[in-house]
Amino acid sequence: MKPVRPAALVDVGRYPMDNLDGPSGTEFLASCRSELQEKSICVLEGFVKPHALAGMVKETRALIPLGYYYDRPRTSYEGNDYVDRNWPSDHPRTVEHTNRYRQVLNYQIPNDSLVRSVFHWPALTEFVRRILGFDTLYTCACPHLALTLQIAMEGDSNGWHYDSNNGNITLLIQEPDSGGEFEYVPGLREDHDEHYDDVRAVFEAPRRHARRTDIRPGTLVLFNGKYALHRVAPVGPTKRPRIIAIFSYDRRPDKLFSRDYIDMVRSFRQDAETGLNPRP
Ligand SMILES: O=C(O)CCC(=O)C(=O)O
Ligand SMILES: [Fe+2]
Repeated sequence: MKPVRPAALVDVGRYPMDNLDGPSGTEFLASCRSELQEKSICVLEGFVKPHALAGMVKETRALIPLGYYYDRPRTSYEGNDYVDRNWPSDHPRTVEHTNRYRQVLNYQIPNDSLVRSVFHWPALTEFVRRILGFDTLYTCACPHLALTLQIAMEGDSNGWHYDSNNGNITLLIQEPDSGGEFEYVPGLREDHDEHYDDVRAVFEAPRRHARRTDIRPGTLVLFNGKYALHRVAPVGPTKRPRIIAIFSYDRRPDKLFSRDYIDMVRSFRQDAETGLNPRP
């Protein structure tokens, strides 16, 4: 197989990732930073070129049967699937949301895949580093969770939550026929105030209180989810699953996720229905 040049997969004419110090690169960085700061989200539509995206759809669909079927309700708060019973039973802290999708882990994604070559592209890591404002940034070293795919079929959802850190980077590879939108509420909580009544309102009427994105496949999204409540809405009837790649970075070159967490993820079944139909 020919080595893949990541710069040929990405629309570098539109997004000057390989020339961040040039005038257009400086302007590009500034606009990404301000989008992220003002809206908690920076959306780079058409980041991956159509031919590369078609290749990614093909290669990631083939990996779906390997995925671990993560099916464990989550609360919105730290610890995800741990419910702190010190809080009343109808409190936002104890409300559990459907959290269900297949997860293909890093080591299951081939080294020569297109999605991995974009993830490991040094220009992308440098771009993310500059946007997030860190002195150092590395692609995560975890053999299990550095690069993952989340695949959502009908009824699957990544329930309302906050991330433990800002700076979640995703690449949407395939969208479902209905549902599966990314919904979020920027700045819903603050360090000194969780604004629980507002959280309740979002749970009760997401369409009224949350922003809903219409992200097309091929889009790179940078998202600050530490203070912005967010979810992937349940996928509706669909012939094809939602497929998203999650790129994980760390300020240290040796970041590994905990053994307990990895053991949990790997304990999930791999024999669930894939829901894959022949493409129309
Ligand atoms: O699938 C997505 O669009 C976002 C996933 C997410 O919120 C997360 O990985 O924390
Ligand atoms: Fe998240």
